[in-house]
Amino acid sequence: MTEIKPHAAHWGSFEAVVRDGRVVGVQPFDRDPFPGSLIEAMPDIVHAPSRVDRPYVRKGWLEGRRRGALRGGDAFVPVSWDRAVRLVAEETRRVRAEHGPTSIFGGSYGWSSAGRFHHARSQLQRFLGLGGGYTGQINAYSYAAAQALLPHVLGTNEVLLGRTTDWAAIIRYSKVMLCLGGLPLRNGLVTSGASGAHANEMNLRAAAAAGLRFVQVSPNRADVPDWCNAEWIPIRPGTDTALLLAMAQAIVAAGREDRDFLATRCTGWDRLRAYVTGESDGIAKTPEWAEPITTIPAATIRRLATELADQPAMLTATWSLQRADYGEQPYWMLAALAAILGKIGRPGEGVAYGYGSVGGMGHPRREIPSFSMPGTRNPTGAFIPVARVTDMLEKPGETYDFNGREQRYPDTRIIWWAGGNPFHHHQDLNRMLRAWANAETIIAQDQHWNALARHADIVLPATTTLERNDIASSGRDRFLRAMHKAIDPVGQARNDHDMLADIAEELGFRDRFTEQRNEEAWLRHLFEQWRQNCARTGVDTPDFDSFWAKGYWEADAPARGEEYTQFADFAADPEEHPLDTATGKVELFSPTIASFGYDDAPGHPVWIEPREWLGAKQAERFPLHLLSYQPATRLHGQLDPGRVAATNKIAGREPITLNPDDAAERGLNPGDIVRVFNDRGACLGGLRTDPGLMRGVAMMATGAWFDPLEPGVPGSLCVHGNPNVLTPDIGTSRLGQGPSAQSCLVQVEKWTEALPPVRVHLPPRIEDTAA
Ligand SMILES: Nc1nc2c(c(=O)[nH]1)N[C@H]1C(S)=C(S)[C@@H](COP(=O)(O)OP(=O)(O)OC[C@H]3O[C@@H](n4cnc5c(=O)[nH]c(N)nc54)[C@H](O)[C@@H]3O)O[C@H]1N2
Ligand SMILES: Nc1nc2c(c(=O)[nH]1)N[C@H]1C(S)=C(S)[C@@H](COP(=O)(O)OP(=O)(O)OC[C@H]3O[C@@H](n4cnc5c(=O)[nH]c(N)nc54)[C@H](O)[C@@H]3O)O[C@H]1N2
Ligand SMILES: [Mo]
Repeated sequence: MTEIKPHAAHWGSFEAVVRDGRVVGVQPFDRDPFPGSLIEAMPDIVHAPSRVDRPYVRKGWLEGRRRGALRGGDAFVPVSWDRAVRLVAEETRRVRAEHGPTSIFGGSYGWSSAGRFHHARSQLQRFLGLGGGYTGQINAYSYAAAQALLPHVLGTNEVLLGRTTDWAAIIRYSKVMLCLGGLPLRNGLVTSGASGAHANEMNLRAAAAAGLRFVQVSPNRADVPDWCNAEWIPIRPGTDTALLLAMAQAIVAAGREDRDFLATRCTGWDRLRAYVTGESDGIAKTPEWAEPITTIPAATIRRLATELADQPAMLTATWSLQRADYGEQPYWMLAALAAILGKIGRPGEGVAYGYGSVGGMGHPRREIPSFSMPGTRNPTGAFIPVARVTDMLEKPGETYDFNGREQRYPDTRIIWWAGGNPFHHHQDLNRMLRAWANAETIIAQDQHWNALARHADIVLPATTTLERNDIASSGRDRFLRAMHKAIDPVGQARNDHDMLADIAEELGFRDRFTEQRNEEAWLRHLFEQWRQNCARTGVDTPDFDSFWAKGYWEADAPARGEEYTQFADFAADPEEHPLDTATGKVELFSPTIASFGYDDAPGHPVWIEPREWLGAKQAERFPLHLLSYQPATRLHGQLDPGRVAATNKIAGREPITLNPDDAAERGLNPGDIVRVFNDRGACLGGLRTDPGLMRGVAMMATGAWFDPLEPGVPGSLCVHGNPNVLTPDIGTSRLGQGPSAQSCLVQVEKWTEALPPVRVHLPPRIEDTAA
């Protein structure tokens, strides 16, 4: 018998086709005009050989090899759920008693599921919060530098992740869009919480049809689809701040700055101006100054500056620009340029970040209350900036700077992850692997034997969303989607809520954790709360049963005339509608940031040479700038064992793209297996070439599961192609402490030895001691 079940994931909404208890296919959601191909991997992911079929414990951990033990090489021993729950509860109780709650690291960064009730990280943090507390993580790998910076400058992070000026307004009013990093369609395939209808291609096509001119500044031509007819201006990675400063200089030199906007709606122009003109440091930031840094001809920089001054324009940058050394600077300078041109808050003009970074950014919508699990307080209040995990493990008790505060790293004993994968997301994995040894116990709730599970001590098998009921919702689109359970749990997998409820029972707080609700009661409860919030804002919604039976709910689209321009009220009346900054104005110089005294993030935007870039001394040994970007065929590490990712690989290895001349210079041909390396590590990759990629730049997507040739040996070659064995793990600056993965130099050479097999899609060594 065939059944059809409505469902949703971060990569799209779909219907699962189920036969004899197995997911055998998917059908796109019929309200989605651009469903994309990622949903096709669903059946493979659910039934992959890499699924964790029951709880396991690392053999060495059971034998007492804990703190100091390198993980990754040990066998695993199957245990019953009862035993796993007891072990976890005992360990939690012991560590809390002996070392205090902050020694449990439960930051658990990661995307988890689109389903908002079974959202693994929220469930874990609810459990840890109610149980006495933990050390958390704040901000996101995506845009941590910006999250620290933008509130100082524009008084809000909405310009980064919330409701930005929408495409309807841009199309109606702007003539040109400056796109640093382009507007890659692949990134729009994904929306946290799932979209009902993928909107990026729709919006971009409408903009192209309306004649909006795109100026794409990025190392990679493919970052904007051909049919946008963008002007492509290649730029050396990590040098956008120099370009923007030079555009500002050209505007000032031509007397084109908006003096009224600068005088009435900004502070600190005198300080920034003096830096731009060179009055303050003796170096005028002219286009001629920027040309050798960026490789963009000075004449082009001048022309661009004039064009933006002449016409209504929107300025944007991808999020990746700030995942780099001093990543705060290009973001600050882009906002400053928009202010210098007086564009902020003019209809359809201004600045916003990420139109090309995730699905639904700038998609016209009404404000709808969000559907989510309520947050749970962490009684310790302790946290680290998101990407400082390895530092935390290496330096217990040491102090560090973060956004004006001095903080201290906790003494971590337990690391607990649910719904995220640090062996996917963190930089310099070989360094992390060594630091991992400082933990006594590592607990992983995951569905797959990915590198996180392989480097854990206690592995708790989680269900995929298709094995449970849930509701998906995203602030970036106007659908709420029912996620119907399609099949029974695979093996002994359980959902995160149920496993944590059992552990809470051992620790004496099950009822506080569950509030005596089961899955259905929780979904009805969350829905009812959401419905009341909607009613309060005048949004009409159906009752739970009608919603569930229909499979989705859709809010009305805004009509013409409802175009949204961010900061419009501020621009119209800055006294009545001040920004949330210290001065109520756009801060071109921030006294607050200046007061922190950070030389890596001073009081106004500056050009600081990145630690790694093509202009650095190390470029002699490692002459390629590696950009590890978001994969078109996966969401991060999720979907890696599926067919969509598999068909993109070369002999099972992650592709790495070079300019054909860079390949030829190394005697390499497309399809070759290559070794990509620097002083931090090495991985294999399959070579592609693309004349639309700047010379000196290499691109390799993130997300191939870390698969070391010798598991448990730091520095071992990753045979599969995870670029995070190469990337540096240094905070963007003391202000943001964000990840700086994009500042990475490497070399590439032909791999001439026998090709080692990729083993990470099969379970690790398992020893059944029961036998
Ligand atoms: N070099 C480099 N590194 C990067 C980036 C980069 O640009 N370059 N980008 C960074 C960015 S922006 C991000 S957001 C991060 C992403 O990093 P992550 O969000 O950590 O990556 P995912 O692979 O999505 O990890 C989600 C994990 O949760 C598991 N999971 C999914 N659903 C469930 C569930 O219901 N229950 C449980 N228990 N587990 C579940 C999946 O199996 C998967 O292992 O990566 C960062 N890393
Ligand atoms: N299909 C798919 N989509 C995704 C994700 C995924 O895993 N898969 N992940 C999602 C997540 S979590 C996030 S945070 C977003 C991230 O979204 P982004 O951070 O925007 O994504 P990236 O792909 O890293 O970078 C986009 C482009 O920026 C350009 N670029 C890189 N460095 C520079 C630079 O120094 N200067 C200039 N001018 N350009 C540069 C690169 O050419 C690259 O193609 O993507 C989301 N979308
Ligand atoms: Mo992200």
